[in-house]
Amino acid sequence: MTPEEKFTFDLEGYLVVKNVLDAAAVDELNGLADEIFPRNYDENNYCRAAPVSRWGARFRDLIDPAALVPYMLELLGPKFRIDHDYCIFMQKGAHRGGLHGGPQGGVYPEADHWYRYHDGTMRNGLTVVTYCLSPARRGDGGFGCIPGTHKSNFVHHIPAAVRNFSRPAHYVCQPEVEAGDVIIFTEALVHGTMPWTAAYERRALLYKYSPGHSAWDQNYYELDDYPGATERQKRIMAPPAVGGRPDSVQDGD
Ligand SMILES: O=C(O)CCC(=O)C(=O)O
Repeated sequence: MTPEEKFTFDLEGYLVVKNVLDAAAVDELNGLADEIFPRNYDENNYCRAAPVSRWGARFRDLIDPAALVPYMLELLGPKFRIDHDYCIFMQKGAHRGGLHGGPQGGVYPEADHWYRYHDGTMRNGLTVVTYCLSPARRGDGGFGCIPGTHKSNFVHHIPAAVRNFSRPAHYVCQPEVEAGDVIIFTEALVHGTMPWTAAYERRALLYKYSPGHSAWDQNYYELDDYPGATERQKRIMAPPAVGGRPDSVQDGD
């Protein structure tokens, strides 16, 4: 991470990393998704499926692309692990849930949502890497957040009408992205899915990571489901552990 990226993540709790996937990769992933994913939209024009990492090698390789591993190491430490993954597809008019997350889990005090900085080291609990397979331009909706709330002492004071998007508030932000961009955010940030207003479909793939010692999801990855996984991917998919857990990235990877 560059010094400016560290500054921004510490300040706001999220980053947009531009052009992680080029146009050819976006087209390929979208084409594969068209073949693999039946897209059974619910009554809210929303659909979601898990895990997308099992949609074949191209989706498995989104676990640890070279461009993003440095962010995982910086934000989650040398033993980072993938916790769970899924996709979100939305059509015009879609809405789902409200703003959630926040330090100490926000509305779920037992959750693993935290952000720490100590003596040069940033660390996070559950942290999300969202691959945008479609753009989200100003006002389109999709990922939204309240920048800086990963350090807020007052998340319980956010009005319900702001949380459910029925009242706009100047402090709620919808980052603009192009297809191929990646949003990285800590779940300690108050965030959610804003109603989707664009005529085109929203397509997002969410890969969620934890530090090596912790898990959010109750299910762990089964390596048998990932034929062809690299040794590094196998280490990243290992269940949580403290003692003896190998570093996720090793010389020669
Ligand atoms: O990208 C989005 O729609 C937000 C996803 C979300 O709320 C989450 O990861 O908890």
